[in-house]
Amino acid sequence: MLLNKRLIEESNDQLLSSHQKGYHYVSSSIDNVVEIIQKLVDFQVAIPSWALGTGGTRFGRFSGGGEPGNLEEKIEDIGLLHALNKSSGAISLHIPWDIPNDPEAIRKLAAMHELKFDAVNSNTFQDQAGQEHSYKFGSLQHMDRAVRKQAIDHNIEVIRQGEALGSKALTVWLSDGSCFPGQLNFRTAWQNTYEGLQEIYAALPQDWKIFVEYKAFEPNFYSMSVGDWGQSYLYTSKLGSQAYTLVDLGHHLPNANIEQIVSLLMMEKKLAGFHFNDSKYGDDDLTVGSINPYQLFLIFNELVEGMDAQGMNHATDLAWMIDASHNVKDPLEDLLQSIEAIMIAYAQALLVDTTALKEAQAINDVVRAQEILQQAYRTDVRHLVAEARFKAGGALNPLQVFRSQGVRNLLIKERGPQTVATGL
Ligand SMILES: [Mn+2]
Repeated sequence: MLLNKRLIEESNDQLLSSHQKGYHYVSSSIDNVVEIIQKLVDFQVAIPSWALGTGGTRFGRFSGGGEPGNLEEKIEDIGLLHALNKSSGAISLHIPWDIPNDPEAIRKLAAMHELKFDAVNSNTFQDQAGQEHSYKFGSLQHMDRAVRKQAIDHNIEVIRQGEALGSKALTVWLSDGSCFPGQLNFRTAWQNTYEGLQEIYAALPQDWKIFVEYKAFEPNFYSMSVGDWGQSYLYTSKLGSQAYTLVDLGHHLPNANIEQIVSLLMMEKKLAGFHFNDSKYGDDDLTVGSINPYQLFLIFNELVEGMDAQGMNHATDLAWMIDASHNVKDPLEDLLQSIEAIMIAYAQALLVDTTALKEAQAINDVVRAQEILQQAYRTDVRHLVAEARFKAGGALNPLQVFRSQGVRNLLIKERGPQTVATGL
């Protein structure tokens, strides 16, 4: 379904005067507010095609109604989000869950919703119907060359699918590893994986990147063949200049200092970008900013500082994507909340007084350094984010429009109450 633009305008009319009061209050103390608003307008976060349906756990899945049943409907859902917040202007596809049968038609549909195609994702963590070899004991790391070849061929096929859509990057997340001591020779597993990645790398078009995503544990619980940023960095630094390390916020051991990882990967020009989510215990894939918004701010603080130090474009030089999925919320409402949390953290990071912070660091004024960071973090920037959305033609309050217009009920009417989104 397409959201009538008039509905957004009507809602904005109602909220405008109270928004303007709030915006005036916060912007009056910011010198470069015009520049900040423009950066917020430009910043876009890709939505993965698997986040539009209710996710599950290994214990069960409780699907909601009106979920998208095919790629076209998924693009429409992201179009809805983007119409509301003007910050979700890209889609990240998962192959083979979302194979575009008619790439030209899919490109047109996405363009109609003002969406671009972000990184395409391969899948060698589960077996597909009719697949010759099983990935039960891994894919690129596998002891059998035939299994490795099947995984390599699949990744090359995903590159070809992505090329047809105008995508420019392949994300490889491997579930490879071992569940028990002795199951694998670590070096053999590493070498096999590296050789597989080399063959995939060789198939990349010149203007493409490969993102190697790491994860500390699960589904393998003794070792993972790409288990942390060091292992990913080892692969990507050996592969070459088109290879980058992808950070998924939920893929670390508890209490890892993710902002430091980000800073060093950027220093080495090896940070691909982000998979945003939040977690309390492990890879919980909760709504961004729902558990630890301060950590998210600290990460954005390093991102902004690091990107500015290298003259990078915040909006285009790194890949920004949400990677979350859960059981109990309406997936579209959840994504609106996640995008809002990302924009808030980004806006707060833009407020950090970097000159004063450098001065404080130079004289070891630890107290002042903390004050500077927390001054930015404790600023209520919600009106800045809303102003950017408003300027771009979106809703001052996307969630309110989604609810007051009964968007979910309209989707249920259109698609039925018992739909199950393809993918996870
Ligand atoms: Mn991820």
